[in-house]
Amino acid sequence: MRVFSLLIVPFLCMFAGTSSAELRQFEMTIEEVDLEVAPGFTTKVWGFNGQVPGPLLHVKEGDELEIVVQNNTTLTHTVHWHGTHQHGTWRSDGVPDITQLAIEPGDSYTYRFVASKVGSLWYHCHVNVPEHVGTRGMWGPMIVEPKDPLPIEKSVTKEAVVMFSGWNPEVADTYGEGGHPNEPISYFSINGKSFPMTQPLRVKKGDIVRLRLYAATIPVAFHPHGHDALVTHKDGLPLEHPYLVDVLNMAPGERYDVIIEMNNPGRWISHDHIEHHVSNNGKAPGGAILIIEYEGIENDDWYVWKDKAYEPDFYMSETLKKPFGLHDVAVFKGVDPFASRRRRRN
Ligand SMILES: [Cu+2]
Repeated sequence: MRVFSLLIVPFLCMFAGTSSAELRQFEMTIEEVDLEVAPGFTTKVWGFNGQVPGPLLHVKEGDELEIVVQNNTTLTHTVHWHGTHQHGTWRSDGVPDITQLAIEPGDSYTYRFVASKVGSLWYHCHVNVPEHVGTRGMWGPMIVEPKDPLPIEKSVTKEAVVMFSGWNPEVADTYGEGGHPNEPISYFSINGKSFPMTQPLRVKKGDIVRLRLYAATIPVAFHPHGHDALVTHKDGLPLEHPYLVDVLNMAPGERYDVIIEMNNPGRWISHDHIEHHVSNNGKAPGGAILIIEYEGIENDDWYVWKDKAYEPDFYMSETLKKPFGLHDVAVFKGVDPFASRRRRRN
């Protein structure tokens, strides 16, 4: 017995030394909150941890994940981990009546799987997807860092997550409606906000910026002015032959990673080239617009965002620097519609 343990201990130590996989345990809730998307337009959403997009799930290739999802809303939901392969864990694929029963109000479900596929993945509800995902904000980013990143990934100096979605004001006030054919989607947003409530992406000359672009719920034709973008990954998968674009078409659900060399100081619009996606319920400009602001460029008096309060984490650039985990992003939090009533009662 003693001989056995002498032999086994060095073996186990060796194994622990070479494996960086970790068991990571998280809890996530689903909350009913109000989300202000555009000036004068607020919609009811089901927010993961009360926010849209949902919290950033940022882990490493091979990590074992255990995520308890608590449903604090009045309808049923699930979570589908879009892009993960679920080898041997199909009951964690999150499809109601196929892989699990949907999570009832007040109940929870524990998802367990290995983060085997790397890259820009995401998660979303799989109950009545046209409503829950299409108009109620039930989606968030899941980024799995590869054990061996490509040289071009190592050259990146700044990262940003950019998630596109649309909204239907006709169903904004009533849960359980929406998701119908020909639904009038008339607000368009990036990370849950429509211009001018979006934010600039601030860069400096020489930055190598990786944009993780997600066409979460709408088609997108992403067009950055002043720069070409090198498409390096599709749906998290590295491309054998990266290619340059100035317009990138994306179908709903698709993700593209692009890398842009910031070599042209100025103030540049980046927008969805599907024309009506840059309006708010028919009024332009609005919708899916982000502006790249270079350090050192003065704000002119007439600049539309001259006095804008800057949120450096709007594209999760700051959150992505944190250690691996499931991270809330304060700027994405919705408002609990009953909070003031509860305060009055207490
Ligand atoms: Cu749902």
